[in-house]
Amino acid sequence: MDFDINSRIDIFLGDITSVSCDAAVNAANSSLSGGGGVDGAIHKAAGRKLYEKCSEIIKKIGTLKPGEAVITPAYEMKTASNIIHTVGPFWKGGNFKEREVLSSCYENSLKIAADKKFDRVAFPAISTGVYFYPYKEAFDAAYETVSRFLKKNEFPKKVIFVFYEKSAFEYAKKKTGL
Ligand code: AR6
Repeated sequence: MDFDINSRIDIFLGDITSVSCDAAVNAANSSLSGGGGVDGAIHKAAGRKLYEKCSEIIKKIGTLKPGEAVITPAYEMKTASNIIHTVGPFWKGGNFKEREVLSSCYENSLKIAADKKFDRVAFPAISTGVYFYPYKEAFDAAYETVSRFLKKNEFPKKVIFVFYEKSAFEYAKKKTGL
């Protein structure tokens, strides 16, 4: 356990749209067209302008590939100033680079946050909903990637892992000792 890094990590059980942060990360899809789960909650909180911004981005880049990340303002969302959209891997059993792609989601989102010198970034459990990534393996990859990044970078100052399901939250609590 790394106490130093853990002082820059929080875990939270609840809705990501209620967490105060400079950027909330969205588990989006490749067309940034909105959807259910965390994506639906974020779009609902941010309002129409977020859809418009997302389609403007897609017109430019075509598609956001799994593992990539882009930033937008958070518009009407009261708790966050920005949204970092990333596309997680769809779980196909573990032999299709799922871990590598999931790590890229965290790493590329953190690179944007570090570049912008954000203090607080909130992550949902990317891919663990309708993309079927098992929550324990997903957190193992997320925690390792975030810890490695924080060791090397001053920003973001704090990463908040947000869980919607108690089982995943309990697992993270046990694994981190937080
Ligand atoms: N706050 C925090 N976590 C949440 C919330 C919330 N409001 N709502 C759900 N979760 P998912 P994915 C948790 O399905 O698997 C969308 O339709 C949820 O319990 O949102 O990456 C996109 O458009 C789960 O643990 O994302 C994509 O098409 C985690 O967030 C697709 O789903 C991720 O579940 C992405 O699938």
